[in-house]
Amino acid sequence: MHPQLPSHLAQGSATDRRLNSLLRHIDPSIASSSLSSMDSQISASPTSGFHGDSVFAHVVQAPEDSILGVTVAYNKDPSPIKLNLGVGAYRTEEGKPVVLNVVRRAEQLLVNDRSRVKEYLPIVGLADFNKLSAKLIFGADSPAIQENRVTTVQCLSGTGSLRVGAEFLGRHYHERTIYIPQPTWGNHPKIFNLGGLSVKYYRYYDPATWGLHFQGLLEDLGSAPSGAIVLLHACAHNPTGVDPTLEQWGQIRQLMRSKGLLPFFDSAYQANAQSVRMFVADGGECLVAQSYAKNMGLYGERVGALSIVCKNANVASRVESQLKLVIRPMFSNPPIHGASIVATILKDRNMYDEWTVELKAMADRIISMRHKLFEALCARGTPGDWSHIIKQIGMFTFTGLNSEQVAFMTKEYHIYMTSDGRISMAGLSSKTVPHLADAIHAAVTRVG
Ligand code: KET
Repeated sequence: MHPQLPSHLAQGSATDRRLNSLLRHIDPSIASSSLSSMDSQISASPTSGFHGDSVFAHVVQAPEDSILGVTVAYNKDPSPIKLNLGVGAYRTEEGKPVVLNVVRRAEQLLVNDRSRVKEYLPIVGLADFNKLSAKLIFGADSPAIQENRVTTVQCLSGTGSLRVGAEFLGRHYHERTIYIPQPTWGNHPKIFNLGGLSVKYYRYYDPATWGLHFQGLLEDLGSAPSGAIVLLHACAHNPTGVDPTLEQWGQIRQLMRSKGLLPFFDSAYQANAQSVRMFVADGGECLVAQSYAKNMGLYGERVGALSIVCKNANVASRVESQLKLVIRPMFSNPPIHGASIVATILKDRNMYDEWTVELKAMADRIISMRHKLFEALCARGTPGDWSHIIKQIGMFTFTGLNSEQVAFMTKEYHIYMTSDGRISMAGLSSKTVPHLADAIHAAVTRVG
């Protein structure tokens, strides 16, 4: 018997067994010395795992996510010079994550308001947040909003909004094919497959020109079956940083409307994209997934919205009733805190203005990083034309580096980025630009 074990524990009632197992957690030696009596009372069930293999023994190790896995690898690296340019998350000049001042201010107001409670939100989320999100993306004077033909539901950031939209389309839309750009954000095909859609690609980027493959895009959408869904990045295409011009957007809109293709906008970066408004202005229908992760720095709060613009209010209200049936078994209803922050900021003129100033400062810092990196590569005489670094827009530069060059930069310089050569400019600072430029120079000159 275990010296510290009270004698009554040897008796074997259900309570004793629970206590025994608790003690075993505290002092594992108990398991071998004193629990033989207990072991004899509990026969191994097929799922106990005590004897023989785990019932999950056949489960194979899954690969890390191509973007979030970069952070996992970065975290394991003990090097003091390591640099994470993988995930699209904004950092300061000191390399630190930021919470916007206006967000802190809104949170303070929320905390101080004792009338606020933690009750469940409705299935569609916070009403104010939904209204304000629609106003933000479509414009306050949007006829679609005024005619009540937009339904907006709060979802779990951009990803959750895309997922709910995908599932709604899989259940209720007649055409199950969605065309997504080649290349695109790595999660897109998985999200749409899970929603029951089949994924096809349309040409988007031309590596030869570092630009839009506009002809290929028009051809591929032109030969898509009528009614097919088309995923469009509202602004700041990820990973290429290449967007159509306004004139090209106009042509894309015309082609899509003439063929009855259904636009599904992913607006992960821009607060109020002109591309979206152009499609809504023609009176046609579309879906928009909005995220507040990047533009309000609310990454981990998981705040986003799915809007579906319909032909009339009647359809919109039926669509909303079906969105509720998608959401309820998926996550029941969305979280309250992040959406309350957004609603607090968007409905107050002052806070709204403060947000846009802070947002502009983040965008300006990213642009200045583009110029610094471009100049650093020019100064080193790194072979190649690097002007795409300053031409691309958004958080990322699609460098054109291949996966061997990326692996080299990670191994030799402890710089972490996705294997497609995308770097997050938002993770760069004046201090780290020279290190990155050295690494790119070495990769280009030493790895083919
Ligand atoms: N769409 C696009 C195009 C996108 O790049 C992201 C995130 C999302 C949607 C989803 O963001 P959410 O946090 O669910 O609102 N992209 C960055 C982070 C990630 O991969 O999760 C990235 O590309 O680094």
